[in-house]
Amino acid sequence: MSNLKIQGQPLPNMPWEERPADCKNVMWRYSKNPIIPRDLLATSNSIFNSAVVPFKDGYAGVFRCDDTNRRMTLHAGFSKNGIDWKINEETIRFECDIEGVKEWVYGYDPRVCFIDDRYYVTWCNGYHGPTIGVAWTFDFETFHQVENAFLPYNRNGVMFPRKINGNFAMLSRPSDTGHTPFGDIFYSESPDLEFWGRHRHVMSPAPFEVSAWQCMKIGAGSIPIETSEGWLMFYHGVLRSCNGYVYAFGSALLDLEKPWIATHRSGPYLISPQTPYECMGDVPNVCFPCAALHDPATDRVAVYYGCADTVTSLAFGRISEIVEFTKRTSII
Ligand code: BMA
Repeated sequence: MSNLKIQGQPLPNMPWEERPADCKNVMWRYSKNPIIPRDLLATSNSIFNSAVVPFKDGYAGVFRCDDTNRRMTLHAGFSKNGIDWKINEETIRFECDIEGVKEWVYGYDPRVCFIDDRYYVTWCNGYHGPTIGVAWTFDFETFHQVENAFLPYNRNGVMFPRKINGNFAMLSRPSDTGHTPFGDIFYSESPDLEFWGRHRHVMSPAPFEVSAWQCMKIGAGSIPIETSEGWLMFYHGVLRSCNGYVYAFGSALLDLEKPWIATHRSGPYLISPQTPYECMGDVPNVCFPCAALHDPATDRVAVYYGCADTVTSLAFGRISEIVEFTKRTSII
């Protein structure tokens, strides 16, 4: 895969650690995981399922901080190196003048996507049940909220980093009011971030006999990375065990101009709950990716993922190896 072309801005100083000598896996964990403890804020019960992007000479992000009332809130944060984070004590107050939308209920599982000149934030937004909230910011200080993208019930809204067919594009996962025991990934487009349509089906859960870690529901994870082999997407999959849900993540390749066509999809997972911080916490056995940083020249990628609904961790990999793995093990 040496002729693989990877799009994106150079990020030579992104967080990185080489694969440990004894590691035979496609992706490996940062040696000092988790990078964000649950109690980084005086008021936080847990900080997980959060999104980061390059910003100025460092990084910025939107963090899911459940507080000690167990309310799900979003906070902005900043970092010089992508590993040590300073998260604002106060929650993000979205500027919004749309009646019925501006009333904050709850927000969780944010994603952040840079398109053209600004950062777009999508999150699971409380509006008579969960749907996809959308806002944009230039500076991670003032956030402008626009219309919710979809009707309830929906989760895991993940935008593409460039327009497709001249439109904004988003993956999402129609769901229910609770702990959804089903879920397919869909694709939608919008000319203006207000009206969404051209809805297309992307992927269903896999048959249990084929790939059990993703047999109950799936949802898009990080912002897709554009490569000459297609959009590389990290996504979570869920297995229902006798002891509850187990969240792992794998990878898929989507057609560049028709991203609702998944061309390859990993049979094995990339990362599944195996370490103490992934297996123990408020919700045991959860690895939930919401962001990825990458550097095209060095082929590096760092995936930020929530662990056990409690803390945030990092996993590393080489994009060319993940693309090769996705194709070699594809269940499509
Ligand atoms: C999903 C979402 C995630 C969470 C996961 C495991 O439905 O609510 O935020 O990480 O469940 O509890």
